[in-house]
Amino acid sequence: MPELKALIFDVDGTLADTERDGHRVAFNRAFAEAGLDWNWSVELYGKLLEVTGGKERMQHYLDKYRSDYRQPANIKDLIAQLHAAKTRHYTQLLAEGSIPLRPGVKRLLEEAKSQGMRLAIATTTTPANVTALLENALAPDGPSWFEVIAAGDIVPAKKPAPDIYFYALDKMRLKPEDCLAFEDSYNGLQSSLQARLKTVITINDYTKDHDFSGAVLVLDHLGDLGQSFTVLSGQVGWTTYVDLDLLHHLYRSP
Ligand code: XBP
Ligand code: MG
Repeated sequence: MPELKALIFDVDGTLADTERDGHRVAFNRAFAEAGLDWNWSVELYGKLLEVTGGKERMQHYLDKYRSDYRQPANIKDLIAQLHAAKTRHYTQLLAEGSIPLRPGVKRLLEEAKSQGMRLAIATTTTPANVTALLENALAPDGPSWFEVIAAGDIVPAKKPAPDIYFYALDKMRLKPEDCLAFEDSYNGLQSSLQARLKTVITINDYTKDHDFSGAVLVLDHLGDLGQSFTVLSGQVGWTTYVDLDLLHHLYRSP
């Protein structure tokens, strides 16, 4: 009988609420440092999240919201420089411990690790950001808990394209039907579904109104001891938090 072999996690919005108080703040610091008058409010950033990837998001901002800004011929270089500065600010924010993991994430990862469940990451964000989050918010050896960390520009087409999941599956030599994916956004879900992965969604403030059709389960968060999740769609029986028992059950359900 087939069995669940691996869990593949998105990072931003899924492992931690990194966008509003992490990435957004880091972008604004990089812009200010470069003497630019670009400033992304909490509300505008919600709209910009439509485009995944920091470099792609900056280009989208200029194209869609800053027709007044004359883009220089070397705009790609400028964006790459700003992005490097943004990564520096972002990893510094994480090193200060300002962004914790979401409820239940550490507990589930610890359980998975102790049971020998294989773990992987499939994310749009820059690899240094993943390492910084895992080291600071999970454990000093957090990155080594994951057999594969598929991240950033390692594939040319970012989410909603499925490529990053294909990359992770290929590295693990697993089929999509051996795994479950964890996502928080419409773009992330399109990516995992196109890779034919059963997907669990935990929403956040930026993604709560997204369309999650096709997800096997939609929750407000993974839940924890003493902090029950709310089920927004899907079946969980009497369980109040996501553990391996529930994941094996979801895996087997049609
Ligand atoms: C994450 C993102 C990322 C981060 C910024 O999407 O969209 O772009 O906002 O990361 P997902 P970089 O959670 O679907 O992977 O600036 O490092 O690109
Ligand atoms: Mg995400």
